[in-house]
Amino acid sequence: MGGAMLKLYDYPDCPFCQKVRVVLAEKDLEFEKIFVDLRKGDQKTPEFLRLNPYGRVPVLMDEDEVIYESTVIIEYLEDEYPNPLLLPEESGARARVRLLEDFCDNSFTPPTSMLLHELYKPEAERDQQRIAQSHDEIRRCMAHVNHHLGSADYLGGSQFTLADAAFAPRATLLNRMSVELDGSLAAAVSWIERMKARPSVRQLGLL
Ligand SMILES: N[C@@H](CCC(=O)N[C@@H](CS)C(=O)NCC(=O)O)C(=O)O
Repeated sequence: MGGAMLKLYDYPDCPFCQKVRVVLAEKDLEFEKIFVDLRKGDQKTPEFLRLNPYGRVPVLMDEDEVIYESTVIIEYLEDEYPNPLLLPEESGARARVRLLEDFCDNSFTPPTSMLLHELYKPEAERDQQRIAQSHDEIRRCMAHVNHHLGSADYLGGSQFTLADAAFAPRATLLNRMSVELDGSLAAAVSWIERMKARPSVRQLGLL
């Protein structure tokens, strides 16, 4: 795939932008990254709101197509650039992968963001109750993932999927966030190690 026909409006630390970057890398797609400075409010300028009325990153531009919402973006990439496919073939399996991606975005990513927010503060200012609460929620999410994985390598079976791409940015940071996963979550622990080894995850530059 050539050139810079794909443009990603991006913020480095955003887990939803990272999810899209993992999918772009899995599909070996070149793209131009356009930095949107969220701290300066660049996402609420009239120009940006014309791209995404929600005023959020990521936004993908593919020639004349403008797509926002990370879940919709990666579905678009799956449709338009199917090599390799990151969804299973069978409808029920596809639905399960999509449910896990949704679970990641709505149940797993928020407590990891809350935890990171606390950990960026000087130690004396951290809210220990919020830290404990996010640890609990993250562990509960990992128990759900562990159950789904069973003996599979990835969330859709033997192949890496869109749901794995959604989890990868934050699941691979759990150690660094001092979230310990005990022996009862062995499938999730091995899955995290498998994801850490993938070039698409390593290129995020988080590990
Ligand atoms: N549901 C959206 C969430 C995107 C999102 O929350 N982006 C955050 C950064 S991680 C953002 O742009 N925040 C800026 C704002 O809300 O003003 C998606 O999946 O793309």
